[in-house]
Amino acid sequence: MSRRILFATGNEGKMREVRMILEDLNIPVLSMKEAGIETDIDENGSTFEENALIKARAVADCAGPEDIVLADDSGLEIDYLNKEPGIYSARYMGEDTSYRIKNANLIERLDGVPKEKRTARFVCAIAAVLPAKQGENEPKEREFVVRGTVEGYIGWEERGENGFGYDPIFYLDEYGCSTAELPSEVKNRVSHRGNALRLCEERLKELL
Ligand code: ITT
Repeated sequence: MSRRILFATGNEGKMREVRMILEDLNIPVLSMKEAGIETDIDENGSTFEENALIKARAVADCAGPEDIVLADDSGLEIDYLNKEPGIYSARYMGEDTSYRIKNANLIERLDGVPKEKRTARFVCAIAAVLPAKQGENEPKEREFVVRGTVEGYIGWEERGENGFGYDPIFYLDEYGCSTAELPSEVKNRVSHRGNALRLCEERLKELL
């Protein structure tokens, strides 16, 4: 079987961005669903990096011997809220609560807070589990984790329809708009996920 990348996520928004960013690697990128992998992953780590590795290892256990497995653990850190929701970004107010409600709640919690105290960042850790190189005596999977971030602030209202999750409330000074108002190519150029995946690509090129 030829080489392919399995991306360990159930989040369609992430998957759309990942496909665009990794396009130039010229390796097919499959979601877990497309690879026919269904596994319940307990993200019980205490950092983005730990959780990304937990997801990548869990899927690598179900993957083929030549598959490269990548996983993304990401979230929003709001400085005024002691970096909440952080690693709990997906679980904040409950996994099934709509982002309209989550975003409205975060804006509400920053009521009266001036712009200079509304600083926030998106963080993305990408973990990779690679197959052992052919010819190595002791076949051992190889792993690494990289991190990308993007700095911004929380706005006073939700704006924009692009992206997903917390994008409508996360604003960039440079563009004066939320990341949900940016075309996807622009978001990918500046985003935490774009930055982490470009680092990941560099490492993959060295290792493969
Ligand atoms: P998988 O674990 O299946 O990948 P998930 O959505 O549960 O999907 P995470 O545990 O990494 O993923 O949670 C990340 C959450 O952080 C995600 O659900 C969004 O709410 C938020 N988030 C991450 N990146 C984002 C982005 O680019 N734009 C908006 N919100 C983002």
